[in-house]
Amino acid sequence: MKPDAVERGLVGEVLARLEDRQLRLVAAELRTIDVATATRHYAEHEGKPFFDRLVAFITSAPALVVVVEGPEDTWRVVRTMIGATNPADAAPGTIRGDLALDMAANLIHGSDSSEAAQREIAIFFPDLA
Ligand code: FUP
Repeated sequence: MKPDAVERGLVGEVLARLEDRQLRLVAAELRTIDVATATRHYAEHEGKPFFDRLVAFITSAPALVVVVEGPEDTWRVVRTMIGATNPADAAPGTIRGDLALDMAANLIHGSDSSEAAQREIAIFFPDLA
């Protein structure tokens, strides 16, 4: 959950949605992400026009970094729950579609494949990987 989720006091609601869906919390830490970690995490976006703003935002204040576990394809379940990247396009009922309005401050990141999930868990919780 990105800094806007923490600042707006929405981590409880977002976590409740994930838990209500029967995803199990495996790890969680409130952490101010440093620039090197953010750059590694968002490596696929390096060089894009929004990259510097994205890193500045994600490192601006604490985020709640979370790993959840489910029976299979948990990354896909979570992505569906999150909704479209641009909250203006996110369907009602999704986290972004219900709670966000801004493209940068879109509340939450979710891994977009099982490989990405493995890579990202290794970045944030190396002991779990
Ligand atoms: P998502 O996987 O939905 O979080 O979206 P992406 O990985 O494509 O993008 C990561 C973040 O970069 C988004 F959450 C918001 C930001 N972004 C922009 O600010 N502008 C863009 O055009 C695309 C992404």
